[in-house]
Amino acid sequence: MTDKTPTYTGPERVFSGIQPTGNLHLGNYLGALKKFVDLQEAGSEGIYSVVNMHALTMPVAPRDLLDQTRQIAAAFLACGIDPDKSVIFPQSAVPEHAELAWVFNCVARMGWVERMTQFKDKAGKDAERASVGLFTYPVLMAADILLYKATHVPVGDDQKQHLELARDIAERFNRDYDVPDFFPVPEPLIQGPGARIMSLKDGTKKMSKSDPSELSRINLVDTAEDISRKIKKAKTDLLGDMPSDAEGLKGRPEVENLVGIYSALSGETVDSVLSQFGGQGFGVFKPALVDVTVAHLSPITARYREILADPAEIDRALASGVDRARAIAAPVMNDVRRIIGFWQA
Ligand code: AQP
Repeated sequence: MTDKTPTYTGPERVFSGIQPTGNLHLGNYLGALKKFVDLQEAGSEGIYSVVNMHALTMPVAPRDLLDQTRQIAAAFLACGIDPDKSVIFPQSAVPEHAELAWVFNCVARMGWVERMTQFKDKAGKDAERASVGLFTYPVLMAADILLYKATHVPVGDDQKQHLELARDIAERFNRDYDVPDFFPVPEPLIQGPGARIMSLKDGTKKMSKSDPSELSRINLVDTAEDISRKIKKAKTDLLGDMPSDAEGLKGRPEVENLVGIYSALSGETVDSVLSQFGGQGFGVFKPALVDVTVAHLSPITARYREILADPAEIDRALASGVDRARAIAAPVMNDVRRIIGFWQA
């Protein structure tokens, strides 16, 4: 929205969130959780939220919301987020998220938010009956990120447009209030083989919690048998054996997706996977993919079950995260109140 070069010079900080809206799947893991852990191991300061306020945008029973909040926190821990190194907390426990979102509702323009395709996808044909929260969800997401002055945001490819809106809001706030270096313009961290994991039943649709077909996704809680069954039933095509190079994946979205999953989980490049399996049938490739997937996910699933059995431990990690998140958020929100002219005692 502006050609002014951002002048923010504060520390680098990573923020991302996951909604407590159901079982996490391989797409959430490769597109988000695995990146959080890799960034943590690389020494980044990370703030990871269970964004339960976002979950309210669609109908959810209170008991489910609470249980699923603990489940996502357990998944953070099981995947390797260390609460001593990174901050994990439930969004609703830091009220500054809602306050900053209101300010940003008044900074963002209707035209910007109306362009968001995820609202159209999620509201479907009956947009009149969708919650107002579902419409302004990307504005709350901008507040989530900027409340911590986060500079980097690891997300899957489906969040690219929302990140662009957060960048526009940061720039507009800085310009309108003449505070050019107040909010950083956050960089999306989307690249990598797990950025867009597709449905196992349709290589043109993203893997999603809300897909009615269980066979479309691999959940983090799936057993080895579930994983084997789902991969063996995964759609391929009738265009022959596995191609030997990336060129041969063109027009074969289901095969490209399975190869992408193998590559993301094994750490091998797509070229290396194809040089190994090129010319072979899916009867050879699929069992190998089952092995790689089970080997990678089964320790996470086992840890996840252990952690879930100890809700007090989960709550301790969340409570300590809330204190640390508020310690960052409160001064930023104080500055925002001062900048925009809100009365303060
Ligand atoms: N298929 C995917 N491939 C790569 N990354 C993905 N993410 C989601 N699906 C894929 C990333 O996971 C993070 C958390 O997502 P979320 O729970 O906040 O919301 P979502 O994107 O709405 O997840 P779902 O599974 O697709 O839920 P529904 O079905 O409700 O829409 C984000 O970083 C997201 O990019």
